[in-house]
Amino acid sequence: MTDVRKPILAALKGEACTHPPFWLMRQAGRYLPEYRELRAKAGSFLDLCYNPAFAVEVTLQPIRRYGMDAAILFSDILVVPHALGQPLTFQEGEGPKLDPVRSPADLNRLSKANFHAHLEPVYETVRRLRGALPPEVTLIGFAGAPWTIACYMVEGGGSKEYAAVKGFAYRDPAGFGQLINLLVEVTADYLCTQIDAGAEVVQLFDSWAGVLPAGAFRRWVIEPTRRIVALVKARHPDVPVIGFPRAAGLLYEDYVADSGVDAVGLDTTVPPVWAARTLQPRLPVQGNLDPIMLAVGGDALRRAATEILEAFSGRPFIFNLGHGVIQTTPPEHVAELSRLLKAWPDVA
Ligand code: 1CP
Repeated sequence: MTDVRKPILAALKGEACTHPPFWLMRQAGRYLPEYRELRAKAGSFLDLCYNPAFAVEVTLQPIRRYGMDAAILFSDILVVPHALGQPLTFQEGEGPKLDPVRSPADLNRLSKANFHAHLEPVYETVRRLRGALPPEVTLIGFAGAPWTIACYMVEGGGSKEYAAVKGFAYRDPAGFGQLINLLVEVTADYLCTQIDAGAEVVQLFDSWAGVLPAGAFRRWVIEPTRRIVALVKARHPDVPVIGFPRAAGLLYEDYVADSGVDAVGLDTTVPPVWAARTLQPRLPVQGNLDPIMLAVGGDALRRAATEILEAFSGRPFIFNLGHGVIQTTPPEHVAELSRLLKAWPDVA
């Protein structure tokens, strides 16, 4: 359990490492042929998430190939509404579909009764991973933040304009607040149970944080996050929480000041030099290579990665993407990036 041997934990505790540790959001997934093979065997995407043997294997696939410093539990943020009883399917090529929650009656149908029993395969995956990972590799658990989960629950899937979820929040803040309160409670409990099972760090994905104006951002992004962090810290004071308020723009500063997260994930659009000056003196940062650069590869990739390394190295920093690996990424480009990061700063 010595932190010295785990570069990600060292960075999250505020140490500057000689070479910045790295992992990549969506490092497991369809860009890897061995993932596609197992995914076909499992049947549906959810069957893969709820099968511990398969979920362990796909979590480990990128670690074996590229030697990331962290493994992220293979699951999905939408298992939480599923565990509350909201019907969920993933349609091939179309993304998630849920029966939308839009009325008090819909809200009343959600139930915590079966929550942990439903998620037991996820906890089992975490326990097995802790035993299977090399000792220097950190295991990251995760959940969606309440705002982003509410987006999927209310819209019934992905969305372009977020009119239904924003409409609900603006028209009936008290009713929407009940949904958010429920999500705060179960998400904190879910993360704590992942930690009990062996997760060493947890990340809160707020992928749709950037669609809200400032007042609503404070109320529905920062405030619920602050409450989850406080609840997790009450049970696990030493476990770092990384927040990823994607596309928060200028509101990154408020998020860092007020949410209580231990580290912040930067999306692709955040200028590294600005973040190094404004955010990094306050807490470790993670990010933020454009995933499309990883798909492009070659000199463009090398230059973009170097710019990020130059901005953030020497202070607490975890190299990552600004969003998830895209499906068309050639696996060899991830190998290139991994070589560059492991050699840094010698090959700059
Ligand atoms: O068919 C397939 O194989 C499904 C593709 C896939 C994968 C590989 C989905 C469907 N989810 C995942 C895994 C996943 N999702 C992980 C695993 C760990 C890893 O990073 O390797 C994680 C952390 C997530 C988190 C997740 N799911 C987020 C937050 C991060 C982000 O990308 O913004 C979100 C928004 C989802 C929802 C989701 N899951 C899958 C889809 C197609 C979507 C919808 C995305 C959208 O609305 O655009």
